[in-house]
Formats: sequence, C-alpha cells, structure tokens
Amino acid sequence: MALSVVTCDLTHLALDAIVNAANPALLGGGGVDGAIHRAAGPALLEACRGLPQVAPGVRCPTGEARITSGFLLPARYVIHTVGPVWKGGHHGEAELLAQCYRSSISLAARHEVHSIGFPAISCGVYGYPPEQAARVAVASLRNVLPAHPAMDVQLCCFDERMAAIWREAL
Ligand code: AR6
Repeated sequence: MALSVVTCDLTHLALDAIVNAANPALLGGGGVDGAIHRAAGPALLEACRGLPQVAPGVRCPTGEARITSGFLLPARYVIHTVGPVWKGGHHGEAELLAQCYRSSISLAARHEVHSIGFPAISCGVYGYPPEQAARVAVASLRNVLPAHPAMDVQLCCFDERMAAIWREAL
C-alpha cells in the first residue's frame, strides 16, 4: 500500500483528488479550506452551494465526505470532509476523525480516484493535538487501504515540524 508523508502546499498537488478540511456548511473558511477555495476559484463555492443540506446549514456532517470538481486546481476532484473539533478527547473525537479518512477513501474509490492528498484534518483551527491525530489517521488508513491496493495516499503537511510528527506515526 502506498502511504507517504509530503511537506508542501496541498493546493499544489497534481493528484486525482485532494481532501479539504472543511466545516459542515461547506461554504469556505480559513486554513486549508480557504487556500483550496482561493486556488480553485469561485466555481468551487457555487458547486458547494449546490450540494443538498441535510439539516439547516449542514451540507456535510462531521465524519462524512462530499465530492466536487477541483475546478482551477491541478487536482481533478476536491473531497470535502469535516473533522471533529477537539474537546479534550472524550467526546468521540478519535472515532470521528478516523471516519473522515474512511469516508474520504470510500468516496474517492467510487470516483476512480487512484491518488489522493490529505491535509492534517482537525489539526489547525479545530485544535486536535497533531501527535494523536497522526496516529488516528495512519491507523484508519491502514485499516481501509488493503481494500484499495491501487490507491496512492499522500499525507500533506504544511511544514517540517508537522511532517516529522506524521512520519513518526507512519
Ligand atoms: N496546505 C497544506 N496544509 C495546510 C494548508 C495548505 N495550503 N493550509 C493549512 N494547512 P485547518 P481544521 C494545515 O485549520 O483544523 C477552516 O476554517 C494547517 O497547518 O485548515 O480541520 C474550515 O472552514 C493544519 O495543520 O483545518 C473549518 O471551519 C491543517 O492544515 C476549520 O478551519 C488543518 O488546519 C477546520 O479546521
């Protein structure tokens, strides 16, 4: 199985898909979400608006994933997932974070995606401790990837400090 850590800007990756660490509204935000919307152009926001709301203001509940085109990005698709907000670790955060990786891979596989880049979901604004998030991410991916042997997964860290944490988890 191909699982690696790269240090770069996720929006630069020319893969079949990149994953967005979004919020339930899917209407953009800060961090990697903001960077993806800026790089993809305004058509991405329009595509997100077009996704059905499953509750008022909620297009993607925490742990689930949705897919759009990548528009001006080098990636063909954006898979939007919503990580948990860190509340101390006893509110189901680990299971919800694991679910983000599982849902994203299963949605990717349904769209014949063979290469996918993930950011460190929940490790920014949502406050998840990176050492713990990295372990959850790697364990979750190692569980699901045997079912998708052709999938190349890149764990994209914005800086070397974060990359070292993720390499350690790998
Ligand atoms: N490329 C790769 N990694 C990045 C980039 C980039 N261009 N930009 C930031 N990161 P965050 P979250 C890293 O806050 O914690 C948004 O407002 C960043 O250093 O983007 O899941 C959404 O709309 C960190 O390690 O996502 C939500 O409201 C990681 O990406 C909320 O933030 C994730 O940080 C989601 O928070």
